[in-house]
Formats: sequence, structure tokens, C-alpha cells
Amino acid sequence: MTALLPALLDPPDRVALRFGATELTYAQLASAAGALAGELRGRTRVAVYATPSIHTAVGIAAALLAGVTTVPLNPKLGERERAHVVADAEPELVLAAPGVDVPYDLPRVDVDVDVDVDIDAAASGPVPRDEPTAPALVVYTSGTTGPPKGAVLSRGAVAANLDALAQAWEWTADDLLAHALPLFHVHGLVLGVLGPLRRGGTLHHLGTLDATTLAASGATLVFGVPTQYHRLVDQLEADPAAAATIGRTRLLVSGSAALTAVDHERIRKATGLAVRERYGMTETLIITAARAGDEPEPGTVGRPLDGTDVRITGDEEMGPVEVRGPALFDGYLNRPDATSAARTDDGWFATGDIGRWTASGALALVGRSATDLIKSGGYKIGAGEIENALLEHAGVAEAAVVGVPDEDLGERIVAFVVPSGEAPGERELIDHVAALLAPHKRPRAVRFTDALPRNDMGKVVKSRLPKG
Ligand code: MLC
Ligand code: AMP
Repeated sequence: MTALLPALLDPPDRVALRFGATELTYAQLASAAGALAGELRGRTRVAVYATPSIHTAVGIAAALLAGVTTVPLNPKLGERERAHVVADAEPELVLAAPGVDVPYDLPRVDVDVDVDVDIDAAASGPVPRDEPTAPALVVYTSGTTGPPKGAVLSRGAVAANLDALAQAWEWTADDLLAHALPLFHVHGLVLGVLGPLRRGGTLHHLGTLDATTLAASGATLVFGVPTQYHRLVDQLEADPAAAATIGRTRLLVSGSAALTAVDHERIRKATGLAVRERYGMTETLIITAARAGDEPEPGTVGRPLDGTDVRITGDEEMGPVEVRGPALFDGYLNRPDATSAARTDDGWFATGDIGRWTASGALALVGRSATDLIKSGGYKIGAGEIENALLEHAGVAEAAVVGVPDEDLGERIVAFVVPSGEAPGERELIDHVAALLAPHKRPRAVRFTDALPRNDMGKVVKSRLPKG
């Protein structure tokens, strides 16, 4: 494999990263990351406190240059998740932006982005370890129950997936990618940071995907989750000038959850652009994508990427989606049981999604096999983890958590609670969950009830809970 980030070894004369008013050229990035990589050399696994800042991107680039595995940490993890991730991944230290409080009892290394440009220093830095099988990242992702699992992604998987996406989207060094995604998940980190760096192009992280900032960014390529596009189009309908500017973008890409047909159409009306959807998972990276050169079919997530095999199993027209290819993860850290449960005997990965093929060869997703997985704002959230957090509150006797359809978030988390004694306040329970777990896992509403619907075996039947 050639280097994972070749532009750091032979820096082009171009801006690599811009976060707000702070930017680094490739030469500056190569220097800053090269210097930090020198400090990291010899380590095995480090955490990055992944605030949406240039420091996070530099820290990850440095770890990759040094051949060290990175564990990106959502800075808003609650105390239960923090304890779990540290015990599970055992990072040797945490990289963080200077001056940021880091709630981890780990040795800390500040990411210095204010480094003299000295290409020699970068070039004479550590030799990148580019064995494709070496682990690049451990990314935590929720299951239906229990704490999140760390998906181990190899350097080869990241490289293969980014190259297939470049082909699908005609993505080159000339592209300026804009997004406002968090930097601790595959979407914002692998596609959104390593994507432009592997191409030698530019990333502009906008903080928030709002019409004014996006229109001013000069982006040729935009990534976002459906909630971000939904909020963006609300603004564009009220701001035709921004909509016209954004209409000159080469490609708008949506993923991590389904973009509704209504929002597809609203965006097309406001900007003249047809959004390309792509489908992926933390464990598989991107599986299918609507191509730059094809007219997208709303309601589908495009065709399999080149080199990736997708099959629909079962005898019906729609069935479980399975995937095979060079971008599959190596397994869940310390969880051989969960790893083998997700793999079929013949080496395919069972996504848990249900899909069907359309006449044009695109994949349409029609649901998930596990009802206890919720997608809210593009985040995957396990109902069981929230139920366990609620049960830790003294005022909760029983809890059942579901996702209900929501125009903005896709699904909204609603908790049904049987109180023990006097019912606690709704706000108190929401804050309780937001402290133990990341705030995006908090219920948006709590409904108190005398009893949960149960079947003869005593199992809660969530389909019998009131909707809405
Ligand atoms: C609210 N907040 C609280 C709180 N209530 N904090 C503590 N206690 C409480 N009770 C705070 C939050 O921390 C946050 O702070 C702010 O209020 C709003 O939080 P939110 O409700 O989570 O934000 P929201 O506006 O709803 O965010 C929408 C969003 C976000 C779309 C921006 O959901 C998002 O970034 N989604 C992207 C998810 C993603 O990247 N998924 C990819 C997974 S990979 P503050 O400080 O932030 O304002 C994958 C594979 C693939 O799926 O295919 O891509
Ligand atoms: P995560 O575990 O956070 O990586 O989320 C992966 C899941 O997100 C997939 O299994 C799908 O259910 C969902 N997903 C990703 N992209 C799309 C999309 N374009 N449309 C619908 N669902 C999607």
C-alpha cells in the first residue's frame, strides 16, 4: 500500500485544513503532525479528545504518521461511557487541544498546531507504518444492549474505502470539502477528515452547517447527516441568494440515516441540486453510494462501491443486507463473541439492515432487523443502554425506550417509565441520562405509565407502546 496520507510526505502547495479562522497548509500540517508523530512513536494506542477543532485533525494525522492506533473520544461522553472506553481500549495517553479540560485520568499530550514550517522536519520524521493490516482506528459504536463496542478499522480498510469513494464521486485534490460533522465517528472522521487529506484536497470544517457559512465557504463537496440538511433547507428557503450560491456546489452528499423524499425535493427546488446518498456503517465503512455521474434515485442509497460485494439474503424480494470487501473492520475490540455473531460462516458481515434492489441496481433500505437500535440525528443509539441508565435512578422501577419518527432528527428518543413511588420530574430523568451517557442519548420526552405492555413471557412488547 502506498502511504495512507501521501500528501503529508510530499506536501502540495494548498490549504489542508480550515476550522473557523484557523487554517494549515499541507506544509504546516506536515510539520505539526510530523513533530507530534515523533513524540508518539513507539506507542501502541492513544486516545484523541475529539473536539470539533483543527487540533483533533492534526492529532489523528500525527498518530497515523507514527503508525499508532487512535481512539477518537466524543468529548461529551457521560461518565459510564468514559469509564467503559478507558477500561476497554486502554489508551496510553490522550491527545487534546491546549487549554481544553479533559475529564480523563490519562497522561495528556497537547496538540501544538503552531509549528514552524520545516518540511525537512516532517520528512525526517518517523517512517510511516503502512502495513494495510495495521489498525488505524478504534471507533466506538452502540449495539442494542450493553455499552458501545470498539470497531477496529485497519489502515488498508480506510485507504480502500476512501479510494472507492473518490472514484464514485470523482473526488480529487481540487475539491474543497465542507461539513460540520463530529470528529469521533466514521462519517466526520474517516470520510470528513481522512478523505480530503488522502486526496491532498482541502477540508473546511464549518462548526454548524448553516446557509451563510456554507455559501461563503466556496465548497465543491458537502457532507452531512439528514438532520443537518433538513435544517439547512429550512434556511435556504428563506435565503434565495445563499441557495443560489450553494447551487453551484459540485456535489451534496447525505448519509448516516435516510434523507426523506420531502427533503430531497425541497433541496432540489431551493438549489437545483440532487443530493447523493451513500450508505455505510462503522464496521463496514461505506458500502453503497449514488455516483457523481448518475442521476440519483431518491429513496435509494446508490450502487455498491467498486470492490465491495453486497447481497440480500432470504427468499423474499427484501431481506437482510450482507457485505464483503476490503473495507470491513477487523472485529470488535475485546469482543470475539460479538465479532463472530456479526459474521456469517462464509465471511460476510451482517449489517442488520433490511433492503431490496431497485431495477437500476441501486439499494433501497427498508428497515432494520433490530427495533432496539435508534438513529437520531444520524447517531446510532441502543435502547438498552438508555434503559439501564434510567434504571439507575431511584425513582425508576421499569423503563422502555423507543425511537419515534421525527421530522428533524429522523427518530426521537422517547422513554416510557414506571416510577417507583412518586414520579421524578421529566427534566430530572433527561438530565440523569445526559450525565451518565452522551447527551445525544438523552430521551427527548419521558412518558410515565402504571405498567409496560408485556407478553406471556414477561417481555416488554414495545410495539404496543403508544406512538408519538
Ligand atoms: C441538551 N444538551 C445537553 C442536555 N440537553 N447537555 C447536557 N444535558 C442535557 N440535558 C446540549 C448538547 O450537549 C448540545 O450541546 C446541545 O445541547 C444540543 O444537543 P443535541 O440535541 O444533541 O444537538 P442537536 O442540535 O440535536 O444536534 C443535531 C446534529 C447532531 C445533527 C448536529 O445530532 C449531529 O452532529 N449528528 C451527527 C451524528 C454523526 O456524525 N453520525 C455519524 C455516525 S457514523 P452543544 O454544545 O453541542 O450545543 C455512521 C456511518 C455512516 O452512521 O454511514 O456515516
Ligand atoms: P453506525 O453504526 O452509526 O455506523 O450506523 C450505521 C447505520 O446507519 C446503518 O446500519 C444504517 O442503518 C444507517 N445508515 C447509514 N447510512 C444510511 C442511509 N444513507 N440511509 C439510511 N440509513 C443509513
